[in-house]
Amino acid sequence: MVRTVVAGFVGLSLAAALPLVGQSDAPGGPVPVDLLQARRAALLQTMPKGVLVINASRVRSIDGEYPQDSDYRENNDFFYLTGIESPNGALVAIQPDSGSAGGQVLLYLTAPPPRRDAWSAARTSADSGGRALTGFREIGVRPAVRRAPGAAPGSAPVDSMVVIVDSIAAAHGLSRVPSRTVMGMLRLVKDSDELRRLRRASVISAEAHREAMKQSRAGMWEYEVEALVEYTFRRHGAERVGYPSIVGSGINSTILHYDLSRRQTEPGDVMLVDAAAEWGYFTADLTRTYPMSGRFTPRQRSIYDLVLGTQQAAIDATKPGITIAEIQTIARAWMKDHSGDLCAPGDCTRYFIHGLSHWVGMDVHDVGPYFTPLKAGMTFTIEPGIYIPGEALGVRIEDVILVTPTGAENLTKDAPRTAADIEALMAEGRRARR
Ligand SMILES: [Mn+2]
Repeated sequence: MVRTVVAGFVGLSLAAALPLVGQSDAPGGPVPVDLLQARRAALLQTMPKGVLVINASRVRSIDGEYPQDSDYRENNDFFYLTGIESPNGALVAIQPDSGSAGGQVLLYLTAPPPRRDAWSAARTSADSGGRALTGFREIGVRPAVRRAPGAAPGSAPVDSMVVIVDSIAAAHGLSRVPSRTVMGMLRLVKDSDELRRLRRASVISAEAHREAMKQSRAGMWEYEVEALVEYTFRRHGAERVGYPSIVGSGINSTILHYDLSRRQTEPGDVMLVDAAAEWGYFTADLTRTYPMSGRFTPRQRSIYDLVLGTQQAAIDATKPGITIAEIQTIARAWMKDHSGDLCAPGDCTRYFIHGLSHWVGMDVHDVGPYFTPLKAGMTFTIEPGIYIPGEALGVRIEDVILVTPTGAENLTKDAPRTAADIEALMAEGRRARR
């Protein structure tokens, strides 16, 4: 990394080794520094001429924002480039000309608390081992928010990072450039540490679905099933759910983002569980549909097998070079051709009311352009569904798919997919309870 002193940059010089906090003690462990440096080098190569800023998250107010449903979670782009959790940090990339070797990336973190903080867990600050975790040789101190000199009482405080970034941009004769497109390109192909995390999130998520299948029986409430799933996530070190769990039985299986989990299940219901763990800042995205009684009815089974066949056709079509749009066309054609009279009059694609796929990674709907042909290392979901409200019958099957050099790998395959495998696992659970 190029080191140039720029306006407003104050590097902390540290003599003693300080304890590492942040991701070093998280279940996912730290991101290897060589990968962080490679990501920042790719940022400088990819970004246009200008100054690009990635702000860390901030700590929310328990009085004003009701944050009880979510603990502190770092901004994905900030974590991707630094590997740390550090409220109010900021990363500033300076590129004097697109593609030039003269670019540099600076990191600003808040000053460490002057004394031991009895109220809050430690986060990485400018002196707490941040250099070792991030690979930055120097870390600037982000000044506290303050009022502009001579500002009227009650006027809005000045964001110190805005002042710093403005002075950097002025000193280099550059303007601010947006980060979204650049970061979407960078995060599209996953590196080895990203795949390690996504694989673990996928394994934990699949295990949670297995647990739910084994323990489900008609009469349980949706929230009981949700609790089984989320307990299994946390038990295996997942920090949180990757997205609000969808646990919908009966008619609720036909509501795509049903999130209430308030209904008591009945014999004959299908249960649609769309839930996945976030582990080390990566989330899986996994949906299974199963019969609460342990056996699909013939009608449920027919619809299930049509959705499963559609999904398999899409997985089989996945390989480098194809686009997600092309895979979706193949999947919808497969469903249309194999509908028979299941949805007569007409075929079943009119009940397939959402898209087939999205990128998945740090965000459940991960960033990145959708027109791009697939490359090895990209990760996305394949999730066909059929929803027939008149029959209280919704079926969705969703897996996390990794594009490999020759095709596809299903990262969530440990959760049973075929009707026979699901019924066998549910029967195993019933035997174990006896
Ligand atoms: Mn999804």
